[in-house]
Amino acid sequence: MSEFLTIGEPMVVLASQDINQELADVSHFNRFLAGAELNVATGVRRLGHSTSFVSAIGNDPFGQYILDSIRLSGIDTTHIKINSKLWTGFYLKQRVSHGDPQTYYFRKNSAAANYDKENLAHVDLTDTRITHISGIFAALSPQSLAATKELIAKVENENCVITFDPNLRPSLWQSENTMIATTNELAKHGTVVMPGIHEGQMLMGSDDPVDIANFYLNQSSITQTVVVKLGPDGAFVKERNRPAYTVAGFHVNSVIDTVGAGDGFAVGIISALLEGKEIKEAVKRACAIGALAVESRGDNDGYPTRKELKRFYEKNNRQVGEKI
Ligand code: KDG
Repeated sequence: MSEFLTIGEPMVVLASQDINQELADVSHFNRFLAGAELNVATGVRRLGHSTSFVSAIGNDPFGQYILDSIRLSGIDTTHIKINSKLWTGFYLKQRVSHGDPQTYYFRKNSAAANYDKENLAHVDLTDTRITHISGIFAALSPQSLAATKELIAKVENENCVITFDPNLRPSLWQSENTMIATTNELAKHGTVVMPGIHEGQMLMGSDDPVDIANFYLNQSSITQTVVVKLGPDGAFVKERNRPAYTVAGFHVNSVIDTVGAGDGFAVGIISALLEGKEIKEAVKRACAIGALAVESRGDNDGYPTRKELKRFYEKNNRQVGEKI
């Protein structure tokens, strides 16, 4: 099996071609690959790491496009089930001149939302060093939550690190209370937990990075590192029993689309940890990939290859000469 594995809902995004149009008025869309956990898998694979993606798709054109694209990228598709009775999820995304775009999901009762945890019995985690869990898959349905918990239990039997991104999507949860309780419960299994400041506000009532980090470190002895995403300002890092510090964000010339930046951030952390880098280095890479992500239209199209990452560092006069 692969050194990195994640479970999630693969999606197609239809992104508006015209700028600042209401979704209801858009006639022309471009199609891209999407889905938070698939974004992470795509980015980690693009940096050269063996990657497995666990999920389900429908037997439909969007599912076929997803499967073809994932195969082409070199991600292991052994554990992607094809369910001919259900659809592949997709969503619409606005193109905006500033801020976050409006989005609209078509994913209820999708093939991925009905992923059966029994399928995980065939997933071999022996060689897997990092498993990424995001709050989105857990939010989809009772089945996807059960599968998330089953995967966590399997991982905890192996010598494997869990990276956890709350990825709050209130519209997917039954209620705000369920979202908060379930997300914080899942976070207890994360070795590295990566909330944003606004997520901190929703999940534990403060947008102060120090309070957010302390909350996640105090609620579970499994959690060793909390990285609080500060958007363009970079990230606040607290490792257990070590002094906290902030890693500055990189300058972005023009923000084209913010969707996928958080997943790009996770790609930076995960790929660097797989290469044995220190957390500080991993967070720098996370900030770099987050910055690259917002400069392109698709959700994961801006994530770099190794060469592109090197060029980005050189251009930005940071980590020049660093062996990446
Ligand atoms: O983080 C990027 C995701 O928002 C996008 O790819 C679609 O998975 C998605 C979601 O649930 O929003």
